[in-house]
Order: sequence, then C-alpha cells, then structure tokens
Amino acid sequence: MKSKTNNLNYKIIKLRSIDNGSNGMLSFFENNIDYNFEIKRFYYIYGASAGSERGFHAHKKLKQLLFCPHGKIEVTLMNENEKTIIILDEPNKGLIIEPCTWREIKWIQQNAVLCVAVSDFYDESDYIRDFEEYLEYLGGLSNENTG
Ligand code: T46
Repeated sequence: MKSKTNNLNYKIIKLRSIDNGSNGMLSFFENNIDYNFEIKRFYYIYGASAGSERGFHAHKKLKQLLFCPHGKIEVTLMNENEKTIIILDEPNKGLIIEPCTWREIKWIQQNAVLCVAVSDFYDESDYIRDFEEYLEYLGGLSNENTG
C-alpha cells in the first residue's frame, strides 16, 4: 500500500489489485489494514452530469474512503488554512478523508461513479453544511486542545 500524508487530514492510497490479464483487474480493501477504521456503510453516487457539484460540508467524526471506479471526479479538501485538489480517475486510487475536513466534489466526466465506504451509519447531526459554522467548530476544537 503506497500512501501520502499531508497537514490537511487526508491520505491517498493505492488499493491493492490483482491483475488477471485480459480478464481484467480485481481491487480490494480490508478493514484496519488499508485504513484505520471499520466500514459500517457504503454508498455510491452515479448519473451526475459533467460539472455537477456536491459535498460542501465537513463531518465531525465520520471517516471515509472514496474511490472512483469509472470516470473522473475532482475532490477539493479544505480546512481553516489549507486547500488541495485531488483527482480521482483510476479505479485503484483511494482517498481517505479524516473527520473535520471540508470537501467539495465536482464531476469532471459525465456518469463518473463515486463510491464511498464510511465508518458509521448515516447521521445528519454529524454534518456541518455551512462553511462559517465549520470554521467556528474548528476554532472550538483548538480552544479545547489549548485550554
Ligand atoms: C460525503 C460525500 C462524499 C442518506 O439518506 N443516506 C446516506 O447514506 C447518505 C450518504 C445520504 N443520505 C441522504 C441525505 C440527503 O438527503 O441523501 C441525500 C443526499 O446527501 P448529501 O446531500 O449529503 O450528498 P453529497 O453528495 O453532498 O454528500 C455525500 C455524503 O452525504 C457525504 O457524507 O462526504 O457524499
């Protein structure tokens, strides 16, 4: 597993893959080996037009593994002082997003598919969907850590 870490709380991983020649590739991942959480939910987004944008939120506690098995998707990650853009365009490229990271997702290619494996059940109270509120939330966390 190759990985890259950054001050923003994310990691790009190369998903383990088996090459079966002309019969195709098989990629896989396993709890607590390829990422440091247990998957409780899996969802996927498809049928989006090129230029569609989703996300625009952060999670308080949820950990996520994203990958794009078909097409091309741009993921922008941000916190209070950093921003980075990650392109998901290979079926074996995984993006782990840790909690408290703002994300915006843009469909570069029509009908690209975004798959997401996550650490918990759906809970709207885990979402922060307003950027100002997100910055306030981060401020509260750093006060907790310094106080
Ligand atoms: C994320 C990005 C990458 C459910 O009822 N159950 C679910 O498991 C999910 C993920 C969503 N929903 C409902 C909540 C909304 O009424 O489906 C609707 C669309 O969800 P949302 O607007 O949050 O979709 P995205 O694409 O902006 O965000 C989703 C995930 O919600 C989010 O966790 O990180 O994909």
